[in-house]
Amino acid sequence: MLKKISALVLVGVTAVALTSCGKGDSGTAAPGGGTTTMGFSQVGAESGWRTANTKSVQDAAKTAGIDLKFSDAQQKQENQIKAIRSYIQQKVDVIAFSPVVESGWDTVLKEAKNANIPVILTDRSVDSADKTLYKTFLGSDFVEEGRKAGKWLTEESKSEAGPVNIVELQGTTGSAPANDRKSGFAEVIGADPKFKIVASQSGDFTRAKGKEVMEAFLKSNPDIDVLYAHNDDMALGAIEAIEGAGKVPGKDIKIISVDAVKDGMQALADGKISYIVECSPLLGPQLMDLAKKVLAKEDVPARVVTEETTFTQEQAKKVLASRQY
Ligand code: GZL
Repeated sequence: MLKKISALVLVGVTAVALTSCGKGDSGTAAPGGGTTTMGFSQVGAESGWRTANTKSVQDAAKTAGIDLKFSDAQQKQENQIKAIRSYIQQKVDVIAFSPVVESGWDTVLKEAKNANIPVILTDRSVDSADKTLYKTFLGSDFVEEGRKAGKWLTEESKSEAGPVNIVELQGTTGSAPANDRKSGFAEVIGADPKFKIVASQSGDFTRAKGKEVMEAFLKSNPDIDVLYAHNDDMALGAIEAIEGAGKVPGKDIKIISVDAVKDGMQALADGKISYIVECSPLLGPQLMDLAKKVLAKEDVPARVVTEETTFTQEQAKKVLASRQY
């Protein structure tokens, strides 16, 4: 009898070992043993930047041996909240997400905290006053990105008396990048009264909406000098509208954009966009590294700022072939 029980126990132990190894041989050990599971709620698939960000997160999870549960919220906050609740139900080891908008997260983040599941913010942040609701925020400084755009325009326009009429295509209403890129840009150009933002509206970070809003801008503003677009996708949609109106993008209307995705850099090299402020989507490896540290109860910085640069038309021509996204 004893032999039979010991044989069963051996089979049982082997089975558990195989299961955990089967999920990823080089799997990152979860607190209780086995492979780490991460629940990731992504904003959507609205732009070239988002596609590259999703790929970076998925590839990095694979490399780190982390079992990634991934959901696409189609740019709806309620879908992200549902996904986070489902990850809590599934008892994942760690939750990471890019909040589509800044507000309305405290309740669900408190539920994660009460379930002892650490949360990492990536790409965009939240406006919660309670900083214990997440372990760290990994992403760009969007205010600085807006300042960089404003500084380039100030330098570019220094010999012009003005007025310099600007239209602005904002990102998704209520999102951190839209709020912060707007404020950083306004902070810099606000120093000189010759700069006039004659129209500013959300294009929701998409090409289609960017084109639609730019068409409306062109109809109601006969002499636009500059377009400031919060991302390349909206800038590319706006280029279609500008050309449709018989004007030359990059010449009749200077275009400043943010992201530096391949299609944006191509338009920059072609002279249709005038300047791009980079916003790197390649956050995957840093995210997985932070997750491992959090699960190992190691200290992590409250804020990890992404490194990124800017591109002129000449610089774009030089680097275009080597761009990763
Ligand atoms: C920025 C990111 C923004 C990109 C857009 O970190 O949240 O969302 O600039 C994307 O292209 O849609």
